[in-house]
Amino acid sequence: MSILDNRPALAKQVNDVAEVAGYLWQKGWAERNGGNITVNVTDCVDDAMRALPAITEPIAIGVTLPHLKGCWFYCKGTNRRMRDLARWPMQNGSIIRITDDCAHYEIVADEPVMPTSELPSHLSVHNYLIAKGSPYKASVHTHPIELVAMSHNPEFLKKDVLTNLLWSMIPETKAFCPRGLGIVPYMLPSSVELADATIKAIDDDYDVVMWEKHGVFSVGPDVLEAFDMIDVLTKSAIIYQDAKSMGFTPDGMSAAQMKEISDVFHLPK
Ligand code: 2HA
Ligand code: ZN
Repeated sequence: MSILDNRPALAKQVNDVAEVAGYLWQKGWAERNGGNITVNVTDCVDDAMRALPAITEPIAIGVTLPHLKGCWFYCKGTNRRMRDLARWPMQNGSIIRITDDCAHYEIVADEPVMPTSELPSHLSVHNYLIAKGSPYKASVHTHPIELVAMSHNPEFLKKDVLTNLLWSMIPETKAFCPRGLGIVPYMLPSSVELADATIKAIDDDYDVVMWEKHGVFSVGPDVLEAFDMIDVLTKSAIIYQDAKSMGFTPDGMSAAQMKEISDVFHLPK
């Protein structure tokens, strides 16, 4: 028995996470337990689900998140492998609900798999998205090799240097990651400071944020779109790296060529 039985909408959300988890592993972005995914599944909750007892005591989130009252999430489990989640999403992740004080959560199904160590970042971001009236439901954190490598160069950490460089490598990157790549300076993984800095960067109008020397955090309407934006940015990073390893610095598209893309695709920047 699983909470997903006879709940096709919820099962689709969880299966999409499993699909993305498989891609993260295949791409080499998810060593060991690296990365995490959460999806706001509140839209899939029915009365029978709401009546289910919790299978854990309430657990403190570490912050109070008033907009999450009544919300439910699928969360990757802490210390679990993406490659395992890809095959067994309900043994390597769980469905949680936020308690009415908005400061705790309880696990409802299927098993008492403790959520990701980055839960404060993920839930704080979901709280922010709801407050803003955003339709975004998914957040993905992963360790894309080429993007993390680029974050070791201080020049690339200046505002929008990397955004413009990555956009200029191939036209699709600006079209499909139109807000670019925000930058968050190095902070302790899992910390509330990292969560706050991530929200500030998203509020600055980015869907994907680089955590310096660690990884990226992306938000989107669903988990596949959150993944796709990281994927197109990484494609550009690989093109840059390939040109460099062939012994030259790539020209990049011109400012006029990038402006033309913005005009044709009606992009925000
Ligand atoms: O979940 O990637 O940042 C493991 C991590 C923490
Ligand atoms: Zn990480």
